[in-house]
Amino acid sequence: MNYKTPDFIKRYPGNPILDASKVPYEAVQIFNAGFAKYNGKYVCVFRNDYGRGKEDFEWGKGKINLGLAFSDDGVNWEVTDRPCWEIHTEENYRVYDPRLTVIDGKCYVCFAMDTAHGVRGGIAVTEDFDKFDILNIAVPENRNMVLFPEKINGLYMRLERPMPVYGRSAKFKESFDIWSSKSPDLRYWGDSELVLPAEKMPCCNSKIGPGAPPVKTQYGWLALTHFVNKVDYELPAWHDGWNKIYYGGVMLLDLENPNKVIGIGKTPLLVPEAEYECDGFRGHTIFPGGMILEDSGEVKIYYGAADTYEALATCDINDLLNFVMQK
Ligand code: BMA
Repeated sequence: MNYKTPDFIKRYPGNPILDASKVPYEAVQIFNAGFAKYNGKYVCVFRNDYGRGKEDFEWGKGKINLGLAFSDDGVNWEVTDRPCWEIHTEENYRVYDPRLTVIDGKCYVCFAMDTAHGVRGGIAVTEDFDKFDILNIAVPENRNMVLFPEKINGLYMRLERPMPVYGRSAKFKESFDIWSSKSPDLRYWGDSELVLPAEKMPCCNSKIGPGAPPVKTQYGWLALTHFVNKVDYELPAWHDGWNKIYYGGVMLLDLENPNKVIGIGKTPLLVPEAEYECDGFRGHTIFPGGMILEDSGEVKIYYGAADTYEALATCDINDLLNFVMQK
């Protein structure tokens, strides 16, 4: 499993673009953020795990809120003076891993929510990043939702990642797949279909999930994913027993029928190699959550690194399309 990030991917030399030191309130791990261009600025909603750190790490002690940052160039970020969203009730413990999609001037935030009765994926809408109206929360166990930025054949569409515990053989235990659902109004979801089973993801021996919300190109919808390889040795982490390598991957979905995978990266798009990707709360973790295609043809890929930092890599759209369409 000696994979290498392809040469056409350029890590931003100033990585990480966001970490706890840039946040003006209690913060420990800043990662798994969502990104969009909104009202002439770049906006980022990030996950902040706080309440314990590397030295005093203890399960159950940590809390999570979502923070907000703005940027003029998508590279240099200004974090606002307080978190923008936190849910903490007896039933719903926390929201995390936001992904942003702008549709008709509103920003939709897909999120994961840990609850007393399982992990639920949901969609909220905001116009000011102060008030978030929840439109839909799926039954457990489901998360990693991402919304397409427009209706397709008259319906909204999302990718998602259920976590089925029954019906998976021992060989494919914890091999979760990418599914899709459709909706007339972003509130009611159905017509669910399997898009990519984990066993069809090259270089993967465990689960996969949607990464950034899909980006439209003339050849198809470009959709980043994460995928996991379990290894039989322990990786650096703040807790014992961490043995999963998270890679960034990419697939191309048919424009008219996004349930059809028409291209897939044969090797990982992003391999944990840099120090900030290999060393942190969970080392060797890359978790893409945002992708912006600039008019110049530059693609900005944003990803959580080691569950501790937020990082940026860029590439040319043509290189990325060649990579995902190679036979
Ligand atoms: C997944 C989620 C992500 C996290 C990743 C690696 O299951 O919990 O939030 O980044 O594991 O720890």
